[in-house]
Amino acid sequence: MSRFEKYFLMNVHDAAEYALEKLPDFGWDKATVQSREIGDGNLNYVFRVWDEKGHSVIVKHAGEQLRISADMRVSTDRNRIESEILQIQDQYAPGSVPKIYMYDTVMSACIMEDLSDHRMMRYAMMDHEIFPHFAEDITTFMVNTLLQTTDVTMEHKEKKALVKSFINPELCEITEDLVLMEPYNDLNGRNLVFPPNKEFVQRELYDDKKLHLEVAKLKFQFMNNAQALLHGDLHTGSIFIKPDSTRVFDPEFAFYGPIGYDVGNVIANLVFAWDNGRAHNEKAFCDWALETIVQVVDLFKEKFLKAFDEKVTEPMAKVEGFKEYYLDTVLADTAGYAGTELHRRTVGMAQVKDVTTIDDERKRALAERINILLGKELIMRRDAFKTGQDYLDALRRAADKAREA
Ligand code: SR1
Ligand code: MG
Repeated sequence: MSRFEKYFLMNVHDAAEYALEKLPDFGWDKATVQSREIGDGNLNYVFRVWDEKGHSVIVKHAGEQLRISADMRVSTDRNRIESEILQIQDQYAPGSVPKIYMYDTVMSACIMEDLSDHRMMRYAMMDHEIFPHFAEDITTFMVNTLLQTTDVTMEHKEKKALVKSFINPELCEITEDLVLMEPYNDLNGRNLVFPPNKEFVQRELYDDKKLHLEVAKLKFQFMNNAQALLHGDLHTGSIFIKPDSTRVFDPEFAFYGPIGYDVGNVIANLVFAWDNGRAHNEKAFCDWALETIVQVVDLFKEKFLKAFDEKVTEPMAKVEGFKEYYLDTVLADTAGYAGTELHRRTVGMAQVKDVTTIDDERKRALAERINILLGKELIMRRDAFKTGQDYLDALRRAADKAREA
């Protein structure tokens, strides 16, 4: 009987044995197989298993406790959700995600393509590497995977079946709490506020009642607008990249939600990269990051409208003016959720290394203030953000105001 017929938490040796057993025809050179744990995320264990003849895979395994906190437990079904959505995304945006070789609901593990020739985008950008094709690649990925899983393109009963299959209540609850509540009230007492910004955070985030009302609207929009099958956590730690290739991974937060949640996350995480470049006086990198923000917004719009014309079949979605109305709602959500991501990564429990590794205390405090002020404008005036340039203008305003604060 196989050791893998009953769930247990695997170590590196188990992961190697698991890969050999589950992929018997992979061509493994069994005598030279090795395994290493390479995960640095908040939730799961990630093992690279390889041999000396050039075969390699990634084994991703969900533990019952989260890595970020032993007190947090989330269903290991997240591994099935991740495996299934990667297969769907590969169908709509071929070549943009790692291939899934197998997944297993007993061990809550999947085996996927090893992308070790890529780098995690967040770390590459912290070394101020530039990726000229990124905006093109990520907008194609988002338009193809998001628009094509909506009701405007998909047969409605088929879409509803997907909504059911991707009900992801526990992972959604993490977002509902960590992103769409705690940055504004620290209700669970787990925010991490950089001490020099304590009073600033109190005033700008905790005491601003008008802001709370707008975030409340965004929270219930997130929970109730089953618009498209989202990645659900599309930050730059969920992207592997090299100059000629962009691959999106780690979609365990997938569920049916508002398209702007994914797009907004990409934009906010480019701002974090810009924060880091700015703190290190990396002008060329900063110029690229800003240009990429502009391109992400503008290319997304252009491709979205084109795909809408080509793919939409639903008669009422073809009514004159609906396409523009629909895109406007997506753009407003994009700005709003870019704002909430800027806030939660700055004061919440899950922060980003782009900012937390800025050694100079004054520079880090300034970067955080810019993120907070930019986030507020994105949330409060989200209907006004229609172009990439609108984001750059707001970023300049936030930077000017933060310097005075
Ligand atoms: C408790 S998990 C913290 C964060 O890590 C994930 O990547 C998500 O972004 C989540 O909010
Ligand atoms: Mg993740």
